[in-house]
Amino acid sequence: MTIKNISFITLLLSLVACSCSNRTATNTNAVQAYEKISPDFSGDSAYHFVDRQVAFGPRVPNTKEHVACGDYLVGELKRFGADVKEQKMVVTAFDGTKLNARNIIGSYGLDKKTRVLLFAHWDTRPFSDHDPDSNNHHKPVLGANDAGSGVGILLEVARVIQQKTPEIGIDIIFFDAEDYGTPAFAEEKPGDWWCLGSQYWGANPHVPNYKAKYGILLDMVGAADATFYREEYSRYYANDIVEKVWSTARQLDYGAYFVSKNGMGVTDDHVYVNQKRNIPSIDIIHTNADSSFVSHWHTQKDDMSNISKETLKAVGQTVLEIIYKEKEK
Ligand code: AHN
Ligand code: ZN
Repeated sequence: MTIKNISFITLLLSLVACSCSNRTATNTNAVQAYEKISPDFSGDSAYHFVDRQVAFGPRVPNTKEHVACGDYLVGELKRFGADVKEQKMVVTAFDGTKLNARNIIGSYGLDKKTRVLLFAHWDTRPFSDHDPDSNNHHKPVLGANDAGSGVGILLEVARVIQQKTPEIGIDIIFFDAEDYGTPAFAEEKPGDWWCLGSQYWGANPHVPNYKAKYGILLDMVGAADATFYREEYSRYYANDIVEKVWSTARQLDYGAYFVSKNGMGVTDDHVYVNQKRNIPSIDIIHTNADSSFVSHWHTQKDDMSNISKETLKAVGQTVLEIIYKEKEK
């Protein structure tokens, strides 16, 4: 064997060794795994916050369970160091009922100019008007997913913010009286009967001329294998935020939840935040490929058995990544 041959074999062997080790951590050809910058979001903790709300029973305005849960939410935001404001109001429902309602606002970094608004509704629906059994149509919804899930995630976000301050200011709003819209069994009178709390806040913000860079609404974000299509009003008013959130979710490997397809439009709290306050806002909401809502929606089945810690984690971690990436001007 000549020297030339030996060095050729050595070269071959080292190439083989190299390509083997390359298959592990340092493959320069593969896309580098995205490294998140946000603190860990706990799906267990968020689940606990959903469970605590559901333990009060349905949270329908003008009931003692609604008052008790509202007090609990105020207490939790205070415990997590937020500056808390309560906005009490009386709003009129589709049937003329006067609802004693309360928006609950928790703020962080009040001195910060750049602010992001995170919101969810905390009331539950007085009617299970989509239940397959019509005997249930006048019974209230327990609302584990609609919308205990969104509130549970935002309480966990508040807990994390207390541990590590993001660069920007954050406002968390729990809107009331979202889900008292005209039931399917009643005649629809002209008017905007959904989202009464956010409509009120839009006309009377908790801070005069309140402004945020953008807003993110969480609605029905807790079911196993949830799918979030790009909701139509979100695309119309805030398409860059839709892109930012969906691409961040993909980087975190949550692309199975955040489907890169357009979905239907939903009249939800973000519509009024867009229209009345000009804050570009999106809705992360579970809809199906055929533009329907999840099967337990507005039925007696919207209970804890539908809540998945993995889904709460996927949504919560995505929201955290978005806010910890944001820079103060
Ligand atoms: C409409 O059905 C028009 N809006 C529903 C918004 C909603 C209700 N989200 C949760 N519950
Ligand atoms: Zn609802």
